[in-house]
Amino acid sequence: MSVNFDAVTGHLSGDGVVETVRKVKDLAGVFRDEAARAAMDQEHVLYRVEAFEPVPEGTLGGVGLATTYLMPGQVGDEYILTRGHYHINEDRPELEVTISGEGYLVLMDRDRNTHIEAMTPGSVHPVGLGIAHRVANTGTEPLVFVSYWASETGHDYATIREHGFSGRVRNLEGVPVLVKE
Ligand code: S6P
Ligand code: ZN
Repeated sequence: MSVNFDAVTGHLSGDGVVETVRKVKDLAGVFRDEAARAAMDQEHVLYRVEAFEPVPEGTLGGVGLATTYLMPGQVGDEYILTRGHYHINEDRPELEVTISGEGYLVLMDRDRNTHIEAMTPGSVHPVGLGIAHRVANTGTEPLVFVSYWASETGHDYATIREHGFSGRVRNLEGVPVLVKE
């Protein structure tokens, strides 16, 4: 089984590649300014993910590969971001590789200490054990990045949905700043 990966654009294609689209209506409660999100065009696409998972999620035996296309823009003063998650198997790491665009990888440990790493074309970011991760686009173009993780990892979205991150990347007078909450 194989698929095709375009190393210039990040585009994944072929049988076995699954595309997921996340729109404004899918990210209720994710942003600091929920009223601003609710006032937006609910069909506007915030990000797309092309994923190749050679074995079913949660089972042993494969490495998942996904390209995320995260759109530029803001909801209120907060930059558009991915939902973010922990891994169910806490001893499974991840790797993010930036293809194009600019933004920040937001990382939070179980004690809710949050920090950010700048993502620029070619930057490579290990996501350590037990670290929640999401990405914010602070540029004017789509931020495209590739993720790699073991198939048995599993994704925990519920914890972030309930508690969020302890910091948000916001535009303060034109400068992206991680503002602790
Ligand atoms: C998977 C990896 C990425 C994200 C993608 C969308 O472990 O971290 O492929 O799934 O960037 O983010 P999210 O938080 O909505 O899954
Ligand atoms: Zn992940």
